[in-house]
Amino acid sequence: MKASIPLVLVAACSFSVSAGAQFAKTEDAIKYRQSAMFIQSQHVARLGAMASGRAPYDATAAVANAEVVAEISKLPWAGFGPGTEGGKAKPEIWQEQAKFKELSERLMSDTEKLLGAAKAGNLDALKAAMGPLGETCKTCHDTFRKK
Ligand code: ASC
Repeated sequence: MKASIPLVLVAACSFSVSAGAQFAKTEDAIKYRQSAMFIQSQHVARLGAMASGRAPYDATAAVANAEVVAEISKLPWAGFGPGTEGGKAKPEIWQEQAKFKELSERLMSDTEKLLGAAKAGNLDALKAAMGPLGETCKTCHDTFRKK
């Protein structure tokens, strides 16, 4: 049955590259990406409160929050597969895929740097990393999220 192995691999690979196929329904994809964004916003907000002085700086909490943000910022993108237009997503996401991908990659890069900054264990590093992250959130939302 050696011949069946490549077929299994082809099936597995085509499933993973087709993001749409990961969700049973479009509304599941929308709920998934909005849920990931919501969790992300909660943890970014906690870090933002520390960075702005609205909450006391807690180095351990900063790392815990930044770890969540670094991981969860990888997730929403799978929820924007072909044919999943809707929710707060502007149609431009599907029309300007290169630009959307670039911003998604910028976010993941910003959140990795944020985690590094949190691990550095000082408030100034955290503040410095929050600026670009906030700018990336805002740029993408201004461009690709409905009001
Ligand atoms: C957040 C959040 C956003 C961004 C954005 C940054 O915490 O929910 O959408 O930061 O406000 O400009």
